[in-house]
Amino acid sequence: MTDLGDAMTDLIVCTALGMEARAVARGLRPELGGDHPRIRVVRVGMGPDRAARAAALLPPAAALAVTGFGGAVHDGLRPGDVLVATEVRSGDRVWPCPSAPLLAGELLRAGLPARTGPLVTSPHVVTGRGRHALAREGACAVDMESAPLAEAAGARPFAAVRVIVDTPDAPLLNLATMGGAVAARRTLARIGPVLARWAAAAGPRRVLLASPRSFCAGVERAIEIVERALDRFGAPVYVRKQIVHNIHVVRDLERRGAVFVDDLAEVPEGAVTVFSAHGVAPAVREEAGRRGLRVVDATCPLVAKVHAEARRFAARGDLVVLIGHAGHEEVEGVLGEVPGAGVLVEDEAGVADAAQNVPWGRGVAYLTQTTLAADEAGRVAAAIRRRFPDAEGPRGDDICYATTNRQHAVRAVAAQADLVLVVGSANSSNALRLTEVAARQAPLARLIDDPGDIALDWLRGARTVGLTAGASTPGAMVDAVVAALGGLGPLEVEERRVTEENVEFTLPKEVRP
Ligand code: 0CG
Ligand code: SF4
Repeated sequence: MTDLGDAMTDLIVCTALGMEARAVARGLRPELGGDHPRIRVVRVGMGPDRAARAAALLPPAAALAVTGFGGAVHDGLRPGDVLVATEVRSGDRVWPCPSAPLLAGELLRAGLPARTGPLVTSPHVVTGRGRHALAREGACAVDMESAPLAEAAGARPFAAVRVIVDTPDAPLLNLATMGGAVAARRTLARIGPVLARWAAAAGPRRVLLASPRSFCAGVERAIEIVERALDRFGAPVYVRKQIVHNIHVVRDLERRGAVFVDDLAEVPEGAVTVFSAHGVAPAVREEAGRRGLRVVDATCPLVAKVHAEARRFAARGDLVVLIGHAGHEEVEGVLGEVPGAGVLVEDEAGVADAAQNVPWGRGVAYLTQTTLAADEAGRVAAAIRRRFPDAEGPRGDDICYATTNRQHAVRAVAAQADLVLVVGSANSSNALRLTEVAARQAPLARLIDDPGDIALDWLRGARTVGLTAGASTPGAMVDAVVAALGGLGPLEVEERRVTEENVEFTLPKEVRP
């Protein structure tokens, strides 16, 4: 055991073996040593009894971690993989490790093959059949020390990270001579600094939950359409493009039998095909008709409204200026309504370019994508009105209620936050805009798909975290972020609601009950 002294430590990293302790310490060299080391590596000895005895003697520390080698209980894990425990089990007891997704994400970014799952602590070496039995109970790996250390951690942040050195098919014969020992020790050395960042991110924290956040009525309807189409017509149901721009929604529907395609050409003749919430150009509908596809249209009614306005303006001969972002499906759909009569403007500078192509005397009307940042879109619309004083805008606001409300709500929390986390996918326009709006007020704002995307350095010193989610993000992803942050220390969660939402849309007749 290294010299422990009396000073309060940020992190104690426990290992069973001296060789594991030396490997971890090698990776942590800059952080160790001195009179008051912030991090200590402690060898607790092999087996739960020795670990429990050593745990009782550990000096005070803010966070506790255990690492070293471990055995996989199923072949989904291979030697060299790194298992971050989501919970530690021993007998009937379970110690949750809620910060596991944060740690696993950080390990992945450090280039290590990290996975998450339950870890079992056993009082004896578990081989063949015993491991299969643990696998049947949902465990991923087995060790002999984590449970007593999890118990010793109490309410403090706790992590258990195991480098897999053997599997049920390839049991370990001799740790000292095994082929992968050198690689496994190198991996332990790389785990050390990640644990140091995890401990530096720990501490009490306040989460300000922006409300409204997550699913809007258009997204709920679109997802329900795919689910009902699967129930009614059976799998596969084809979906043109992502039904909504969220990777978790897409993966979940894929598991249930939805097949996402980029192009209708990939859909077999006559198959059930859903159009995404972002809408399609008339040319896409025509192609579907020619191919005999059975279409269910999940276009959000608020996007359909913009299509209708574009047609109305074009029918009277106006040039339709659409404020929006190039390449977005909604923009392609709306401009597809007005071939030869539409132009896209992305920012104020784009207005002058667009103006060059307007023949004298031609009427100009403008519309916006539904998911823009209200302040930016307002500036571009003002530039259009300056250049074309007679330009007519949309009847109501094209930026939809859900986009507007989520931006108001994130502003309300960003003003008081050290960090704002926006949960959503990188191709989600409304989630990107939320991040930009937050970044104009908070010192740091980041878009994340799930807790695994949170870089631990962002959390260092971030005592107040604003949290919101785009209109296509499942609420469960926000819950997952809150749960993960809760693994770093006491969490106070406050909801800041700026308005209520009660919008509902009816389903298309093809899937109506
Ligand atoms: O915000 P965009 O338009 O990219 O779409 P997303 O699917 O993220 O959410 C709302 C819808 C449709
Ligand atoms: Fe409809 Fe707005 Fe939701 Fe898009 S963000 S699906 S326009 S309600």
